[in-house]
Amino acid sequence: MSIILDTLDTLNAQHELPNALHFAAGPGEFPIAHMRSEHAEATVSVYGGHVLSFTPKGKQPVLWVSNLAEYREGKAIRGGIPVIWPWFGPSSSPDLPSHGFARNQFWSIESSRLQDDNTPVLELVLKDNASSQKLWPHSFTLKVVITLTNCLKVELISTNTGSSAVTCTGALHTYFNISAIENVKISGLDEGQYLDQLTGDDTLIQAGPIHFEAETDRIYFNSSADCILHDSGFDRRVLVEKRGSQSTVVWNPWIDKAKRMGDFGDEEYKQMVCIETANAGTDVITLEPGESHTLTTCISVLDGDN
Ligand code: TA6
Repeated sequence: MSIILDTLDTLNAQHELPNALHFAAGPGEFPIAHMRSEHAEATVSVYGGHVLSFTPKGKQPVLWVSNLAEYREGKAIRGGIPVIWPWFGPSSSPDLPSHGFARNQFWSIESSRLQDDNTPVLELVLKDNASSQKLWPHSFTLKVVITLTNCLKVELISTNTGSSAVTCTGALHTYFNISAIENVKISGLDEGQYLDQLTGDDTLIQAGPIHFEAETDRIYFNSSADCILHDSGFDRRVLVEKRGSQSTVVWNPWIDKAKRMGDFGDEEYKQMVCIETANAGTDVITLEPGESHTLTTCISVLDGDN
Protein backbone atom coordinates (compact mmCIF):
# COMPACT_ATOMS: atom_id res chain seq x y z
CA MET A 1 0.00 0.00 0.00
CA SER A 2 1.40 3.46 -0.87
CA ILE A 3 2.36 5.78 1.94
CA ILE A 4 -0.49 8.04 0.87
CA LEU A 5 -3.16 5.34 0.91
CA ASP A 6 -1.84 4.17 4.25
CA THR A 7 -1.98 7.74 5.49
CA LEU A 8 -5.55 8.06 4.27
CA ASP A 9 -6.62 4.96 6.18
CA THR A 10 -4.94 6.31 9.29
CA LEU A 11 -6.36 9.79 8.85
CA ASN A 12 -9.90 8.47 8.41
CA ALA A 13 -9.54 6.04 11.28
CA GLN A 14 -8.44 8.84 13.60
CA HIS A 15 -10.27 11.93 12.33
CA GLU A 16 -13.20 11.08 10.03
CA LEU A 17 -16.53 12.64 11.06
CA PRO A 18 -19.45 10.80 9.40
CA ASN A 19 -21.18 13.04 6.80
CA ALA A 20 -18.96 15.97 7.81
CA LEU A 21 -15.28 15.13 7.27
CA HIS A 22 -13.53 12.52 5.14
CA PHE A 23 -10.00 12.21 3.73
CA ALA A 24 -9.27 11.12 0.15
CA ALA A 25 -6.37 11.35 -2.28
CA GLY A 26 -6.29 14.55 -4.33
CA PRO A 27 -4.06 15.79 -7.14
CA GLY A 28 -0.47 14.68 -6.71
CA GLU A 29 -1.80 11.98 -4.36
CA PHE A 30 -1.90 14.64 -1.64
CA PRO A 31 -4.31 13.78 1.20
CA ILE A 32 -7.32 16.09 0.96
CA ALA A 33 -9.89 16.68 3.73
CA HIS A 34 -13.46 16.97 2.44
CA MET A 35 -15.56 19.03 4.84
CA ARG A 36 -19.32 19.34 4.65
CA SER A 37 -22.01 21.24 6.57
CA GLU A 38 -25.68 21.61 5.68
CA HIS A 39 -24.79 24.98 4.16
CA ALA A 40 -21.47 24.46 2.33
CA GLU A 41 -18.57 22.24 1.35
CA ALA A 42 -14.83 22.82 1.58
CA THR A 43 -11.62 20.95 0.80
CA VAL A 44 -8.27 21.27 2.54
CA SER A 45 -4.89 19.93 1.47
CA VAL A 46 -2.84 18.44 4.29
CA TYR A 47 0.13 19.68 2.27
CA GLY A 48 0.55 23.33 3.16
CA GLY A 49 -2.39 23.38 5.61
CA HIS A 50 -4.02 24.81 2.52
CA VAL A 51 -7.74 25.41 2.00
CA LEU A 52 -8.43 24.63 -1.66
CA SER A 53 -12.16 25.20 -2.04
CA PHE A 54 -15.20 26.67 -0.34
CA THR A 55 -18.60 26.38 -2.01
CA PRO A 56 -21.86 27.39 -0.30
CA LYS A 57 -24.77 25.13 -1.30
CA GLY A 58 -26.19 26.09 -4.70
CA LYS A 59 -23.64 28.83 -5.34
CA GLN A 60 -20.55 29.35 -7.49
CA PRO A 61 -17.26 28.29 -5.87
CA VAL A 62 -15.86 31.14 -3.76
CA LEU A 63 -12.18 30.23 -4.08
CA TRP A 64 -10.09 29.91 -7.25
CA VAL A 65 -7.33 27.41 -8.09
CA SER A 66 -5.30 27.60 -11.28
CA ASN A 67 -5.81 24.90 -13.88
CA LEU A 68 -2.01 24.79 -14.00
CA ALA A 69 -1.50 24.44 -10.24
CA GLU A 70 1.30 22.03 -9.36
CA TYR A 71 0.98 19.49 -6.55
CA ARG A 72 4.52 18.55 -5.59
CA GLU A 73 6.44 18.94 -2.34
CA GLY A 74 8.40 22.17 -2.20
CA LYS A 75 6.01 24.04 -4.52
CA ALA A 76 3.07 26.14 -3.32
CA ILE A 77 -0.34 25.26 -4.73
CA ARG A 78 -1.51 28.17 -6.91
CA GLY A 79 -4.88 29.18 -5.53
CA GLY A 80 -7.18 28.56 -2.57
CA ILE A 81 -5.77 30.04 0.66
CA PRO A 82 -1.97 29.60 0.82
CA VAL A 83 -0.57 29.99 4.34
CA ILE A 84 2.09 32.66 4.11
CA TRP A 85 4.43 32.39 7.13
CA PRO A 86 6.83 33.31 8.79
CA TRP A 87 7.55 36.08 6.31
CA PHE A 88 5.43 37.85 3.71
CA GLY A 89 6.99 38.52 0.31
CA PRO A 90 10.58 37.92 -0.78
CA SER A 91 12.90 37.11 2.10
CA SER A 92 16.03 39.00 3.05
CA SER A 93 18.09 36.23 1.43
CA PRO A 94 17.67 35.02 -2.19
CA ASP A 95 18.24 31.46 -0.89
CA LEU A 96 14.99 31.54 1.05
CA PRO A 97 11.54 30.91 -0.50
CA SER A 98 9.26 33.85 -1.15
CA HIS A 99 6.34 33.99 1.31
CA GLY A 100 8.02 31.68 3.82
CA PHE A 101 8.01 27.88 4.01
CA ALA A 102 4.72 26.92 5.75
CA ARG A 103 2.87 26.44 2.43
CA ASN A 104 5.62 24.17 1.10
CA GLN A 105 5.56 21.50 3.80
CA PHE A 106 3.30 18.60 4.78
CA TRP A 107 1.34 19.39 7.94
CA SER A 108 -0.31 16.99 10.40
CA ILE A 109 -3.89 16.74 11.62
CA GLU A 110 -4.14 18.00 15.19
CA SER A 111 -7.85 17.33 15.69
CA SER A 112 -11.30 17.23 14.16
CA ARG A 113 -14.65 17.77 15.86
CA LEU A 114 -18.29 18.59 15.30
CA GLN A 115 -19.81 21.73 16.78
CA ASP A 116 -23.23 21.65 18.43
CA ASP A 117 -24.83 22.53 15.07
CA ASN A 118 -23.07 19.55 13.43
CA THR A 119 -20.63 21.76 11.55
CA PRO A 120 -17.04 20.44 11.30
CA VAL A 121 -13.88 21.98 12.68
CA LEU A 122 -10.51 20.75 11.39
CA GLU A 123 -7.20 21.69 12.99
CA LEU A 124 -3.86 21.17 11.26
CA VAL A 125 -0.44 21.73 12.81
CA LEU A 126 3.13 22.38 11.67
CA LYS A 127 6.03 22.42 14.12
CA ASP A 128 9.62 23.42 13.57
CA ASN A 129 11.72 20.67 12.02
CA ALA A 130 15.19 20.15 10.55
CA SER A 131 14.07 21.67 7.24
CA SER A 132 12.46 24.74 8.82
CA GLN A 133 15.37 25.31 11.20
CA LYS A 134 17.71 25.70 8.20
CA LEU A 135 15.43 28.39 6.80
CA TRP A 136 14.37 30.05 10.06
CA PRO A 137 16.28 29.06 13.21
CA HIS A 138 13.40 29.33 15.66
CA SER A 139 11.07 26.94 17.51
CA PHE A 140 7.38 27.33 16.79
CA THR A 141 3.99 25.70 16.58
CA LEU A 142 1.75 26.86 13.74
CA LYS A 143 -1.90 25.85 13.55
CA VAL A 144 -4.61 26.35 10.98
CA VAL A 145 -8.14 25.92 12.34
CA ILE A 146 -10.88 25.67 9.71
CA THR A 147 -14.53 26.02 10.76
CA LEU A 148 -17.23 25.41 8.14
CA THR A 149 -20.73 26.73 8.74
CA ASN A 150 -22.45 28.81 6.05
CA CYS A 151 -19.22 30.81 6.13
CA LEU A 152 -15.60 29.70 6.09
CA LYS A 153 -13.50 30.72 9.09
CA VAL A 154 -9.74 30.18 8.90
CA GLU A 155 -7.54 30.94 11.91
CA LEU A 156 -3.73 30.93 11.65
CA ILE A 157 -2.29 30.59 15.16
CA SER A 158 1.44 31.21 15.58
CA THR A 159 3.09 30.23 18.88
CA ASN A 160 6.67 30.93 19.88
CA THR A 161 7.90 27.74 21.60
CA GLY A 162 11.47 29.02 21.82
CA SER A 163 13.30 30.84 24.60
CA SER A 164 13.71 34.22 22.92
CA ALA A 165 11.38 36.70 21.20
CA VAL A 166 10.78 36.32 17.46
CA THR A 167 9.19 38.56 14.84
CA CYS A 168 7.16 37.30 11.90
CA THR A 169 4.86 38.47 9.14
CA GLY A 170 2.37 36.41 7.14
CA ALA A 171 -0.99 36.21 5.41
CA LEU A 172 -3.95 34.08 4.50
CA HIS A 173 -3.35 34.66 0.79
CA THR A 174 -6.90 34.07 -0.47
CA TYR A 175 -7.56 33.66 -4.20
CA PHE A 176 -11.21 34.48 -4.99
CA ASN A 177 -13.11 33.02 -7.96
CA ILE A 178 -14.82 35.77 -10.01
CA SER A 179 -17.11 35.85 -13.06
CA ALA A 180 -14.75 38.22 -14.96
CA ILE A 181 -12.24 40.86 -13.91
CA GLU A 182 -14.31 43.64 -15.47
CA ASN A 183 -17.31 42.61 -13.36
CA VAL A 184 -15.75 43.10 -9.94
CA LYS A 185 -14.84 45.83 -7.49
CA ILE A 186 -13.65 45.77 -3.90
CA SER A 187 -15.11 48.11 -1.28
CA GLY A 188 -14.07 48.67 2.32
CA LEU A 189 -10.62 50.13 1.80
CA ASP A 190 -11.76 53.59 0.68
CA GLU A 191 -9.47 56.37 2.03
CA GLY A 192 -6.99 53.72 3.16
CA GLN A 193 -3.28 54.42 2.70
CA TYR A 194 -1.39 51.79 0.76
CA LEU A 195 1.99 50.71 -0.53
CA ASP A 196 2.05 50.09 -4.26
CA GLN A 197 4.42 47.09 -4.41
CA LEU A 198 5.06 47.78 -8.10
CA THR A 199 6.49 51.27 -7.54
CA GLY A 200 7.41 51.27 -3.84
CA ASP A 201 5.22 54.37 -3.29
CA ASP A 202 3.64 54.10 0.18
CA THR A 203 1.94 57.49 0.24
CA LEU A 204 -1.08 56.60 -1.90
CA ILE A 205 -4.67 56.92 -0.67
CA GLN A 206 -7.49 54.73 -1.99
CA ALA A 207 -10.27 56.73 -3.64
CA GLY A 208 -13.49 54.74 -3.75
CA PRO A 209 -13.79 51.05 -4.61
CA ILE A 210 -10.88 49.16 -6.19
CA HIS A 211 -11.32 48.29 -9.88
CA PHE A 212 -8.81 46.32 -11.95
CA GLU A 213 -7.42 47.63 -15.25
CA ALA A 214 -3.74 46.66 -14.84
CA GLU A 215 -1.38 44.66 -12.60
CA THR A 216 -2.40 45.50 -9.06
CA ASP A 217 -0.25 44.66 -6.04
CA ARG A 218 -1.00 46.74 -2.94
CA ILE A 219 -0.57 46.49 0.82
CA TYR A 220 -3.22 48.56 2.61
CA PHE A 221 -1.76 49.24 6.03
CA ASN A 222 -3.12 50.48 9.39
CA SER A 223 -6.38 48.86 8.33
CA SER A 224 -8.60 46.48 10.29
CA ALA A 225 -11.36 47.03 7.74
CA ASP A 226 -13.51 44.23 6.36
CA CYS A 227 -13.71 44.06 2.56
CA ILE A 228 -16.54 43.26 0.17
CA LEU A 229 -15.87 41.75 -3.25
CA HIS A 230 -18.78 42.83 -5.51
CA ASP A 231 -19.34 40.63 -8.58
CA SER A 232 -22.07 41.72 -11.01
CA GLY A 233 -21.56 38.59 -13.13
CA PHE A 234 -22.25 36.21 -10.25
CA ASP A 235 -24.77 38.70 -8.79
CA ARG A 236 -23.16 38.39 -5.35
CA ARG A 237 -21.01 39.98 -2.72
CA VAL A 238 -18.29 38.10 -0.89
CA LEU A 239 -17.68 39.47 2.60
CA VAL A 240 -14.13 39.15 3.89
CA GLU A 241 -14.01 39.83 7.65
CA LYS A 242 -10.75 39.70 9.59
CA ARG A 243 -9.20 39.82 13.04
CA GLY A 244 -5.61 40.01 14.20
CA SER A 245 -4.61 41.93 11.08
CA GLN A 246 -3.73 45.56 10.41
CA SER A 247 -2.92 45.06 6.71
CA THR A 248 -4.80 43.81 3.66
CA VAL A 249 -3.12 42.84 0.40
CA VAL A 250 -4.94 43.18 -2.94
CA TRP A 251 -3.41 41.49 -5.99
CA ASN A 252 -4.12 40.71 -9.58
CA PRO A 253 -1.13 39.81 -11.81
CA TRP A 254 -2.75 41.04 -15.03
CA ILE A 255 -1.42 40.06 -18.47
CA ASP A 256 2.38 40.15 -18.37
CA LYS A 257 2.89 38.67 -14.89
CA ALA A 258 0.30 35.98 -15.63
CA LYS A 259 2.43 34.95 -18.62
CA ARG A 260 5.57 34.83 -16.47
CA MET A 261 4.09 32.35 -13.99
CA GLY A 262 4.35 28.72 -15.13
CA ASP A 263 1.55 27.56 -12.81
CA PHE A 264 -0.85 30.30 -13.91
CA GLY A 265 -2.74 30.31 -17.23
CA ASP A 266 -2.16 33.30 -19.49
CA GLU A 267 -5.88 34.20 -19.39
CA GLU A 268 -6.52 33.22 -15.78
CA TYR A 269 -5.99 36.74 -14.43
CA LYS A 270 -9.55 37.36 -15.65
CA GLN A 271 -10.96 34.74 -13.25
CA MET A 272 -9.40 35.69 -9.91
CA VAL A 273 -8.48 38.42 -7.46
CA CYS A 274 -6.58 38.08 -4.19
CA ILE A 275 -7.82 39.76 -1.03
CA GLU A 276 -5.32 38.71 1.63
CA THR A 277 -5.88 39.00 5.36
CA ALA A 278 -2.33 39.81 6.38
CA ASN A 279 0.32 40.83 8.84
CA ALA A 280 2.46 42.39 6.11
CA GLY A 281 4.66 45.43 5.55
CA THR A 282 4.86 47.41 8.79
CA ASP A 283 2.27 45.09 10.39
CA VAL A 284 4.94 42.92 12.06
CA ILE A 285 4.08 40.47 14.83
CA THR A 286 6.45 40.05 17.78
CA LEU A 287 6.03 36.90 19.87
CA GLU A 288 7.66 36.62 23.28
CA PRO A 289 8.52 33.07 24.42
CA GLY A 290 5.25 31.14 24.87
CA GLU A 291 3.19 33.90 23.26
CA SER A 292 0.67 33.26 20.44
CA HIS A 293 -0.93 35.39 17.70
CA THR A 294 -4.11 34.53 15.78
CA LEU A 295 -4.78 35.83 12.27
CA THR A 296 -8.40 35.19 11.28
CA THR A 297 -10.33 35.52 8.05
CA CYS A 298 -14.05 34.83 7.75
CA ILE A 299 -15.52 34.49 4.25
CA SER A 300 -19.25 34.54 3.50
CA VAL A 301 -21.47 35.13 0.49
CA LEU A 302 -24.37 37.62 0.17
CA ASP A 303 -26.85 37.61 -2.73
CA GLY A 304 -26.84 40.66 -5.03
CA ASP A 305 -23.74 42.63 -6.02
CA ASN A 306 -24.75 45.99 -4.52
O1 TA6 B 1 0.37 38.92 -2.37
C1 TA6 B 1 0.82 39.48 -3.57
C2 TA6 B 1 2.17 38.85 -3.90
O2 TA6 B 1 3.14 39.20 -2.95
C3 TA6 B 1 2.55 39.28 -5.32
O3 TA6 B 1 3.64 40.15 -5.31
C4 TA6 B 1 2.84 37.96 -6.03
O4 TA6 B 1 4.20 37.63 -5.92
C5 TA6 B 1 1.92 37.01 -5.26
O5 TA6 B 1 2.07 37.42 -3.89
C6 TA6 B 1 2.16 35.53 -5.47
O6 TA6 B 1 3.40 35.16 -4.92
P1 TA6 B 1 3.87 33.60 -5.13
O7 TA6 B 1 5.14 33.47 -4.38
O8 TA6 B 1 2.77 32.74 -4.58
O9 TA6 B 1 3.98 33.43 -6.62
